[in-house]
Amino acid sequence: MHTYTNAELAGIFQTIADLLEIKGENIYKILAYRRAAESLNNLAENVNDVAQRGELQAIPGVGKAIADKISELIDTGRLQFLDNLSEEVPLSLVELLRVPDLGPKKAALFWKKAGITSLPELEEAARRGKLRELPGVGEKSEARILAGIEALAHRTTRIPLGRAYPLGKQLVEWLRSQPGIASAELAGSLRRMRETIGDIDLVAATENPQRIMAAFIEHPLVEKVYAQGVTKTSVELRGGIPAQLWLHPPAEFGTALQYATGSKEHSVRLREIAQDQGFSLSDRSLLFPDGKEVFLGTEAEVYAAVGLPWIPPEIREDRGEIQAAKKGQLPDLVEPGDILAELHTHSTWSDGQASIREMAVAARERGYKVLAITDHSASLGIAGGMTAEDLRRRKVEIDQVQAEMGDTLQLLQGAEVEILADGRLDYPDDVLAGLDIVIASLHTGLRQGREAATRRVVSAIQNPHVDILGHPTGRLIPEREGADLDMEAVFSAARQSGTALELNANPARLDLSDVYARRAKELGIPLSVNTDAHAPDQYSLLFYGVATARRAWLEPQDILNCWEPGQLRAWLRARGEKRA
Ligand code: DGT
Ligand code: CA
Ligand code: ZN
Repeated sequence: MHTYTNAELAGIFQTIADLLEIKGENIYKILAYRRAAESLNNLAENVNDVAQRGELQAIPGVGKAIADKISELIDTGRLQFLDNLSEEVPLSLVELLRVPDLGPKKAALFWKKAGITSLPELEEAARRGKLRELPGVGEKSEARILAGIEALAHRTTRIPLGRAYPLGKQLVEWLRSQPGIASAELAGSLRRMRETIGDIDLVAATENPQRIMAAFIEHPLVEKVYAQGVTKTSVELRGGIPAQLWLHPPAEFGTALQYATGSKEHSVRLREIAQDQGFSLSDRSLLFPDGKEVFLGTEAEVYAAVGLPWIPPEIREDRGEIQAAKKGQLPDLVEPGDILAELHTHSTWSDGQASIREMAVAARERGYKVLAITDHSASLGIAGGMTAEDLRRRKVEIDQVQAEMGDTLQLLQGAEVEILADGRLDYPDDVLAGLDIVIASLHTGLRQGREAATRRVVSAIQNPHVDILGHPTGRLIPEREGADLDMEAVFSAARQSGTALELNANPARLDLSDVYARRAKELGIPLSVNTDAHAPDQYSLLFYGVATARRAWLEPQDILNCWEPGQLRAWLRARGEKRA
């Protein structure tokens, strides 16, 4: 028996489809594999369980041929069909398809006419000007391919927080459930909640490291072991994510956790302070010149030993936190429980998956006092944007749900309005004036030059009807950089018009970033942390937004969503009066 995740099986069928396409097979056959892959990716249940019940063919897109292949993989860990296929078409050709704009036809051409079978060979041929000699290629597309390969190489291999966190959390909980574990915590950049992480660091306290390490490398999430030691073991998790576990005796847990949490820059400062006070601080202990060694079981004791209050992990970046701690001026960082309002959500009136009532009930369950429904405006056709007439009809429904909620939840009539290519908004002023709250966002044309993009965003900020600029840069982690904006110009416009800037909590966005959000706060610009939920279960993404807000040193008063409903409504009303 071999177990596969749904994503792993989907990946195998995608590879088969890619190879068949490079080979030049019948398109229907190729599409059948792609459809099966997609269906496996969307399957809620683990495919191994479906296989055990003998119900593989009940999965959409999985017929007898593909069901047999899944069974063969689960039974034997191999697939004869793929082995045979890769004898004909080298597997490494699939790498070529990662290059932007390089499809299977081109890959087949490079392979058959130039003998290229891998990405390094393609790069070499492009550098030597060999590709342009091939039919239908030319100098221009050769240059484009080379640029594409370079972009791939620079593409960050860091892991988005939203992918790493659930895995890290699962491993910490597993550690805590092991006998002989006194405590276990995330460490490194994951505990500091950076937007991307290099690897998952875990620290645990135990008197029996051998046994724990032996169990760790047998954990079902662990795929490969890079290096195994008694105090530190490095592994690769499923999906290619590196992780390491550090084990220390409970008496040393404080220094160990502090060290492994970092950041390195922060810890270097801490060590300097220790030196100044005449002892050295390591991951194991405090060491005094007379040879005396002191062990500390908690982080708070470590900070206290250097004369500081405990510093929250999210701000341990040597960005002024040690100076602030010394002066007793650490910020009173926002916490998830401080959030009273969700101001950016979608319903089935645009591209959301739930009704206004469902969104409202779930918001109330989370303890929110205010919920804004901000469906997309008309021009974002792919997202089912609303016309002015739709807005009128939606108002009736929102009013109805409001009546049901009574005073347990205040609903705001809102919209997420497209900023058009020329900086105008997608609704005329009289329509905007009829809304309680307006978010303006960019979704298209992000690749404009800096000047044009900045002008567009600034003119949206200056529109007196706009209350919040939604996900300001439009970046997507890890694949898309945001618009090229002159952020100082954006901040200065927001400060002048009092417009709030969003910190979108979706871990694929986290936009504004920690650094920009902190800058906005320094300039006195209000921020708004929202999940942009398209379904009730996405409200839980708030956690990532609050973590990023903490990295930005934000306190509850800096964030609209933490204000009492009366204060929030007064702010919105005052903006409304200015524009009336
Ligand atoms: P990452 O994984 O690249 O997102 O970033 P980190 O911060 O998790 O760094 P990583 O995984 O290389 O190391 C984990 C922690 O170990 C780091 O946050 C602090 C500590 N550490 C690593 N190298 C050093 C070092 O040379 N000096 C000190 N003081 N601490 C270090
Ligand atoms: Ca790390
Ligand atoms: Zn949205």
